[in-house]
Amino acid sequence: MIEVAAEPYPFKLDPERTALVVIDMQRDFVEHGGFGAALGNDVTRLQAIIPAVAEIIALFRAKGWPILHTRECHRPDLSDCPPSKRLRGEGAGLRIGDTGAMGRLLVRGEPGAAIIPECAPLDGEMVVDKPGKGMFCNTDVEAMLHERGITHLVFTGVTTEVCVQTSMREANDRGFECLLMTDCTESYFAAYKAAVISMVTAQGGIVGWATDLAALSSAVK
Ligand code: TIU
Repeated sequence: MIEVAAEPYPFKLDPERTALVVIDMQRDFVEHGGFGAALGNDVTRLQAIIPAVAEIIALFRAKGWPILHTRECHRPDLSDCPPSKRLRGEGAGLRIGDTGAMGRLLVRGEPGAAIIPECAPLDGEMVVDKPGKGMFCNTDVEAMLHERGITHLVFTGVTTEVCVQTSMREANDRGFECLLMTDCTESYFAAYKAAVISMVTAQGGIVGWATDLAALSSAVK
Protein backbone atom coordinates (compact mmCIF):
# COMPACT_ATOMS: atom_id res chain seq x y z
CA MET A 1 0.00 0.00 0.00
CA ILE A 2 1.13 3.54 -0.79
CA GLU A 3 0.18 6.18 1.79
CA VAL A 4 -0.98 9.45 0.25
CA ALA A 5 -1.30 12.54 2.45
CA ALA A 6 -4.99 13.42 2.28
CA GLU A 7 -7.98 14.76 4.17
CA PRO A 8 -9.29 13.66 6.60
CA TYR A 9 -6.34 11.24 7.06
CA PRO A 10 -3.86 9.42 4.76
CA PHE A 11 -5.36 7.46 1.86
CA LYS A 12 -3.99 3.94 1.41
CA LEU A 13 -3.63 3.44 -2.35
CA ASP A 14 -3.28 -0.12 -3.61
CA PRO A 15 -1.01 0.15 -6.68
CA GLU A 16 -2.34 -3.12 -8.10
CA ARG A 17 -5.99 -2.14 -7.78
CA THR A 18 -6.28 1.59 -8.40
CA ALA A 19 -7.84 3.30 -11.43
CA LEU A 20 -7.96 6.93 -12.42
CA VAL A 21 -11.46 8.19 -13.24
CA VAL A 22 -11.66 11.17 -15.58
CA ILE A 23 -15.21 12.45 -15.62
CA ASP A 24 -16.66 14.20 -18.67
CA MET A 25 -13.68 16.30 -19.86
CA GLN A 26 -15.75 16.99 -22.98
CA ARG A 27 -15.89 19.96 -25.29
CA ASP A 28 -19.58 20.36 -24.35
CA PHE A 29 -18.63 21.33 -20.78
CA VAL A 30 -15.26 23.01 -21.25
CA GLU A 31 -15.57 24.99 -24.49
CA HIS A 32 -17.68 27.92 -25.62
CA GLY A 33 -20.77 26.93 -27.61
CA GLY A 34 -21.47 23.68 -25.76
CA PHE A 35 -23.99 22.40 -23.22
CA GLY A 36 -22.36 24.05 -20.20
CA ALA A 37 -22.34 27.42 -21.91
CA ALA A 38 -25.96 26.94 -23.05
CA LEU A 39 -26.90 26.68 -19.38
CA GLY A 40 -25.40 30.12 -18.84
CA ASN A 41 -22.13 29.01 -17.24
CA ASP A 42 -18.65 30.53 -17.50
CA VAL A 43 -16.77 27.66 -19.11
CA THR A 44 -13.37 29.32 -18.67
CA ARG A 45 -13.45 28.26 -15.00
CA LEU A 46 -13.19 24.64 -16.10
CA GLN A 47 -10.39 25.30 -18.60
CA ALA A 48 -8.04 26.15 -15.72
CA ILE A 49 -7.71 22.50 -14.63
CA ILE A 50 -6.86 21.07 -18.06
CA PRO A 51 -3.06 21.00 -17.44
CA ALA A 52 -3.52 19.26 -14.08
CA VAL A 53 -5.87 16.64 -15.51
CA ALA A 54 -3.45 16.02 -18.38
CA GLU A 55 -0.65 15.64 -15.83
CA ILE A 56 -2.46 13.06 -13.69
CA ILE A 57 -3.39 11.11 -16.84
CA ALA A 58 0.31 11.10 -17.80
CA LEU A 59 1.23 9.95 -14.30
CA PHE A 60 -1.15 6.96 -14.44
CA ARG A 61 0.07 6.09 -17.95
CA ALA A 62 3.68 6.18 -16.76
CA LYS A 63 2.77 3.80 -13.94
CA GLY A 64 0.80 1.53 -16.24
CA TRP A 65 -2.26 1.96 -14.03
CA PRO A 66 -5.76 1.82 -15.56
CA ILE A 67 -7.70 4.87 -16.64
CA LEU A 68 -11.47 5.20 -17.09
CA HIS A 69 -12.75 8.14 -19.14
CA THR A 70 -16.45 8.98 -19.09
CA ARG A 71 -18.55 11.07 -21.45
CA GLU A 72 -22.02 12.33 -20.58
CA CYS A 73 -24.00 11.88 -23.78
CA HIS A 74 -27.08 10.30 -25.26
CA ARG A 75 -28.13 8.16 -28.19
CA PRO A 76 -29.05 10.24 -31.26
CA ASP A 77 -32.74 9.31 -30.83
CA LEU A 78 -32.52 10.45 -27.17
CA SER A 79 -34.13 7.18 -26.07
CA ASP A 80 -31.77 7.16 -23.09
CA CYS A 81 -32.56 10.76 -22.11
CA PRO A 82 -35.64 10.95 -19.92
CA PRO A 83 -37.93 13.91 -20.66
CA SER A 84 -37.28 15.11 -17.12
CA LYS A 85 -33.63 15.61 -18.07
CA ARG A 86 -34.16 16.97 -21.57
CA LEU A 87 -36.76 19.51 -20.53
CA ARG A 88 -35.07 20.69 -17.33
CA GLY A 89 -34.29 24.39 -17.11
CA GLU A 90 -37.24 26.56 -17.95
CA GLY A 91 -36.07 29.54 -19.98
CA ALA A 92 -32.59 28.11 -20.53
CA GLY A 93 -31.08 28.29 -24.02
CA LEU A 94 -30.55 25.19 -26.10
CA ARG A 95 -31.49 21.80 -24.67
CA ILE A 96 -29.93 18.33 -24.91
CA GLY A 97 -30.28 17.14 -28.53
CA ASP A 98 -30.60 20.64 -29.97
CA THR A 99 -28.02 21.76 -32.51
CA GLY A 100 -25.38 24.17 -31.26
CA ALA A 101 -21.98 25.38 -32.41
CA MET A 102 -20.42 21.92 -31.86
CA GLY A 103 -23.26 19.79 -33.19
CA ARG A 104 -26.14 18.37 -31.19
CA LEU A 105 -25.69 18.99 -27.47
CA LEU A 106 -24.66 15.93 -25.42
CA VAL A 107 -25.32 13.50 -28.28
CA ARG A 108 -22.96 10.59 -28.91
CA GLY A 109 -20.58 11.07 -31.80
CA GLU A 110 -21.15 14.81 -32.11
CA PRO A 111 -18.09 17.11 -31.96
CA GLY A 112 -19.18 18.58 -28.63
CA ALA A 113 -19.46 15.18 -26.97
CA ALA A 114 -15.80 14.42 -27.68
CA ILE A 115 -13.20 14.50 -24.94
CA ILE A 116 -10.91 17.53 -25.30
CA PRO A 117 -7.63 16.70 -27.09
CA GLU A 118 -5.47 17.39 -24.00
CA CYS A 119 -7.25 14.57 -22.12
CA ALA A 120 -8.03 12.25 -25.04
CA PRO A 121 -8.06 8.52 -24.24
CA LEU A 122 -5.44 6.20 -25.68
CA ASP A 123 -6.25 2.80 -27.17
CA GLY A 124 -6.77 0.29 -24.38
CA GLU A 125 -8.09 2.80 -21.85
CA MET A 126 -11.67 2.42 -20.68
CA VAL A 127 -14.15 4.86 -22.26
CA VAL A 128 -17.78 4.87 -21.18
CA ASP A 129 -20.74 6.89 -22.44
CA LYS A 130 -23.10 7.56 -19.55
CA PRO A 131 -26.62 8.93 -19.85
CA GLY A 132 -26.78 10.14 -16.25
CA LYS A 133 -24.72 12.22 -13.92
CA GLY A 134 -23.37 9.18 -12.07
CA MET A 135 -21.09 6.80 -13.96
CA PHE A 136 -22.78 3.64 -12.63
CA CYS A 137 -26.29 4.53 -13.85
CA ASN A 138 -27.20 2.47 -16.93
CA THR A 139 -23.57 1.68 -17.80
CA ASP A 140 -21.19 -1.30 -17.61
CA VAL A 141 -18.79 0.54 -15.31
CA GLU A 142 -19.26 -1.69 -12.26
CA ALA A 143 -18.61 -4.86 -14.27
CA MET A 144 -15.61 -3.29 -16.02
CA LEU A 145 -13.99 -2.31 -12.72
CA HIS A 146 -14.71 -5.65 -11.04
CA GLU A 147 -13.36 -7.56 -14.02
CA ARG A 148 -10.05 -5.70 -13.64
CA GLY A 149 -9.94 -6.21 -9.87
CA ILE A 150 -10.11 -2.48 -9.20
CA THR A 151 -11.02 -1.48 -5.63
CA HIS A 152 -9.60 2.07 -5.39
CA LEU A 153 -10.68 5.04 -7.53
CA VAL A 154 -9.03 8.43 -7.96
CA PHE A 155 -11.58 11.02 -9.15
CA THR A 156 -10.94 13.95 -11.50
CA GLY A 157 -12.95 15.89 -14.08
CA VAL A 158 -16.02 18.07 -14.28
CA THR A 159 -18.14 19.26 -12.73
CA THR A 160 -17.26 18.70 -9.09
CA GLU A 161 -20.73 18.85 -7.57
CA VAL A 162 -22.65 17.30 -10.46
CA CYS A 163 -21.07 14.34 -12.27
CA VAL A 164 -17.92 13.95 -10.16
CA GLN A 165 -19.67 13.98 -6.81
CA THR A 166 -22.53 11.77 -8.02
CA SER A 167 -20.09 9.21 -9.42
CA MET A 168 -17.97 9.27 -6.26
CA ARG A 169 -21.01 8.73 -4.06
CA GLU A 170 -22.21 5.86 -6.25
CA ALA A 171 -18.73 4.30 -6.07
CA ASN A 172 -18.54 4.71 -2.29
CA ASP A 173 -21.86 2.92 -1.87
CA ARG A 174 -20.53 0.07 -4.03
CA GLY A 175 -17.52 -0.46 -1.77
CA PHE A 176 -14.80 1.38 -3.70
CA GLU A 177 -12.21 3.44 -1.78
CA CYS A 178 -12.49 6.91 -3.32
CA LEU A 179 -9.98 9.76 -3.49
CA LEU A 180 -10.98 13.17 -4.91
CA MET A 181 -8.22 15.22 -6.58
CA THR A 182 -8.96 18.80 -5.55
CA ASP A 183 -6.86 20.50 -8.25
CA CYS A 184 -7.98 18.12 -11.02
CA THR A 185 -11.69 18.87 -10.68
CA GLU A 186 -13.66 22.07 -11.15
CA SER A 187 -17.12 23.52 -10.93
CA TYR A 188 -18.80 26.48 -12.59
CA PHE A 189 -19.35 27.62 -8.97
CA ALA A 190 -16.31 28.00 -6.67
CA ALA A 191 -18.44 27.67 -3.55
CA TYR A 192 -19.94 24.35 -4.69
CA LYS A 193 -16.51 22.85 -5.33
CA ALA A 194 -15.36 23.88 -1.85
CA ALA A 195 -18.57 22.48 -0.35
CA VAL A 196 -18.09 19.11 -2.05
CA ILE A 197 -14.53 18.79 -0.77
CA SER A 198 -15.69 19.48 2.78
CA MET A 199 -18.80 17.34 2.64
CA VAL A 200 -17.13 14.21 1.27
CA THR A 201 -14.25 14.36 3.77
CA ALA A 202 -16.32 15.37 6.83
CA GLN A 203 -17.35 12.84 9.46
CA GLY A 204 -14.14 10.84 9.13
CA GLY A 205 -14.35 10.64 5.32
CA ILE A 206 -18.04 9.80 5.02
CA VAL A 207 -17.74 9.57 1.22
CA GLY A 208 -13.96 9.39 0.85
CA TRP A 209 -10.70 11.32 0.86
CA ALA A 210 -9.35 14.45 -0.85
CA THR A 211 -5.84 15.40 -1.85
CA ASP A 212 -3.95 17.31 -4.53
CA LEU A 213 -1.65 16.36 -7.38
CA ALA A 214 1.55 17.33 -5.58
CA ALA A 215 0.73 15.02 -2.66
CA LEU A 216 -0.25 12.12 -4.93
CA SER A 217 2.78 12.56 -7.20
CA SER A 218 5.27 12.60 -4.34
CA ALA A 219 3.65 9.54 -2.74
CA VAL A 220 3.69 7.36 -5.85
CA LYS A 221 7.18 8.32 -7.16
N1 TIU B 1 -24.13 21.30 -15.40
C1 TIU B 1 -23.13 20.74 -14.75
O1 TIU B 1 -22.52 21.35 -13.86
N2 TIU B 1 -22.71 19.49 -15.07
C2 TIU B 1 -23.31 18.62 -15.91
O2 TIU B 1 -24.40 18.85 -16.46
N3 TIU B 1 -22.67 17.44 -16.17
C3 TIU B 1 -21.43 17.10 -15.58
O3 TIU B 1 -21.11 17.52 -14.49
N4 TIU B 1 -20.64 16.32 -16.30
